[in-house]
Amino acid sequence: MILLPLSMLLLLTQPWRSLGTEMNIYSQKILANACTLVVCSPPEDDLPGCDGQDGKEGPQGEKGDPGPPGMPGPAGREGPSGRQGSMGPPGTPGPKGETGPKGGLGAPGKQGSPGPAGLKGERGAPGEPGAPGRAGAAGPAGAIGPQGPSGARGPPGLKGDRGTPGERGEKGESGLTEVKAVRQQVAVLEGHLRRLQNAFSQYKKAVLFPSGLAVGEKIFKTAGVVKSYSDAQQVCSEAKGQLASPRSAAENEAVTQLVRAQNKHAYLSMNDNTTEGRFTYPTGESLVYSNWASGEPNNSDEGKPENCVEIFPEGKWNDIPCTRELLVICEF
Ligand code: GN1
Ligand code: CA
Ligand code: CA
Repeated sequence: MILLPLSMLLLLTQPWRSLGTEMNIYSQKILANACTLVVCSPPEDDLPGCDGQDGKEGPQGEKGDPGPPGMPGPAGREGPSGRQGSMGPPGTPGPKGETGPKGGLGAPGKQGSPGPAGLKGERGAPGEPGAPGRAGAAGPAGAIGPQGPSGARGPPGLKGDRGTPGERGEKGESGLTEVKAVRQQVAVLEGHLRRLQNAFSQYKKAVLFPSGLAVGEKIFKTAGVVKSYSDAQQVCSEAKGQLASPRSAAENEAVTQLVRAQNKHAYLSMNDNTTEGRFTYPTGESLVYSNWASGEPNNSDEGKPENCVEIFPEGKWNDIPCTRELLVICEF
């Protein structure tokens, strides 16, 4: 039915003269609706022919190109849950946890093996004396004397049995245990000693600051006052010390430092009151060390004797009259 209008349109637009006498099928076109257009040749008497019959169905065309992908359909319903997967590999270890609280007291350990045998105990107290021996048998009767006062005394009885042995003494303590206990006591005492030494060292520094100095076991300290020799001696003895008596270069240096700090000459303890020219310590002992200035001791202060000793800020010594008022430095 559709072919008819199309054939007509073609007949009207194409004059037959230009087409020749016989026209076979010259156009066969596959239309979109797969119909075939057939045009017949015009009749020889110029009358219109009748339409031909529909041709046979052509061979099947080539397979068309795949159409564009369709729109995605709506999401399907959620399927049932799958089966549980197999266990994955172990994860990497986590960071180390914090230290846990201290554990409770452990169960008491097993009893140790018995210690070595203790030392032999001390000898026990002697046993009680044995029971007295039985009386000896009576001696034979003496011959009747004419007027004897009595019969002769019989011989002594047999010696009594030996007494039973005394009780065994208590077992002595194990020597090893005793040694261990003593060691522990020594360790405790050493701890006390260290603490005392530290405390003492600290205390000494505080007490000596700023007018004292320690040299070995000797301590020099100035009272910061000036006195005559006898008054200076008294100051030191009241403090349970004595005037400075340097017996070595080190001790002399310590005294010198105090003199320098106070910027005053100071008395030393020695004098030559007993024998002119022979200086001694308060004990009467002769000097074991001296540091006299050049030309000293000269025993001369404008003609008056000099029996006491001063020390300069340079550490040198000079003999002077004991009436001079000088810095008091005591030693302890
Ligand atoms: C002093 O004052 P003068 O010079 O006599 C000193 C002496 C010294 C002397 C040394 C009180 O005596 O001890 O030996 O210088 N006197 C006093 O030149 O310091
Ligand atoms: Ca003198
Ligand atoms: Ca002098």
